[in-house]
Amino acid sequence: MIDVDVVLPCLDEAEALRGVLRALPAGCRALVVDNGSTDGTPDVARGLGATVVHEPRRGYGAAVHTGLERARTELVAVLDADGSLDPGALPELVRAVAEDRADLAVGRRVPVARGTRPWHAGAANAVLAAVLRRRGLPVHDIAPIRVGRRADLLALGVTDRGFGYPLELLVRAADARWRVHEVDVAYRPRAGGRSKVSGSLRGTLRAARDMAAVVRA
Ligand SMILES: Nc1nc2c(ncn2[C@@H]2O[C@H](COP(=O)(O)OP(=O)(O)O)[C@@H](O)[C@H]2O)c(=O)[nH]1
Ligand SMILES: [Mg+2]
Repeated sequence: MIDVDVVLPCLDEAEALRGVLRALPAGCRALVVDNGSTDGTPDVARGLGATVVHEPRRGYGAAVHTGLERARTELVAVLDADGSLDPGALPELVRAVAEDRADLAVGRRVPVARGTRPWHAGAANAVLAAVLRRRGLPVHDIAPIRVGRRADLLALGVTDRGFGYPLELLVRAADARWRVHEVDVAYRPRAGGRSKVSGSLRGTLRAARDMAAVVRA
């Protein structure tokens, strides 16, 4: 596989990050974007050879955006750092873009264990995916793992800096008539630490607020 910088947005992921970094396929260069973790995430990352970037502005989108700016490879991947998604899916996604079969390659989470996804997260996801399909994107998830060309991703001009970021990215990709290729990716409960989004009512409400702003825009 060609070399690809893998942006890993992290907020207190020391427990899960180890396994994720160890499972990165050859050619993947980890770029951990930390948002003020207090559990030693940056030390764990550096100890396993990852580059660590600090982003003072809180938020998933802020971390991902800074990671894209700091990445150096032509193709860039973005992956959750909680161990819920297998990094082994990356080569297939990278190939789709590298061989110009897609402008954006994304994963579709397929739960492989009971109780992986709370019902409210599954329901919200189904609704959002249906909205995206009506806009012409053949997707069933909101791109929890994705690969694209760095310059093109930045040129899309995604403005959300919170949990609305992945949805806004897909809406803009649809408007720009990007070819989006979706691949099934095994989805498990996070490997440690705590959920910032779908695992709590607070996180779900925040994500719903951010995403509703994207859909209204
Ligand atoms: N840097 C940064 N990362 C975040 C933030 N919120 C969530 N993340 C990361 O985004 C990824 C997905 O979040 P997660 O808590 O697993 O969401 P869930 O899968 O819906 O429960 C994980 O790698 C988190 O560490 C944030 O505010 N800043
Ligand atoms: Mg998660």
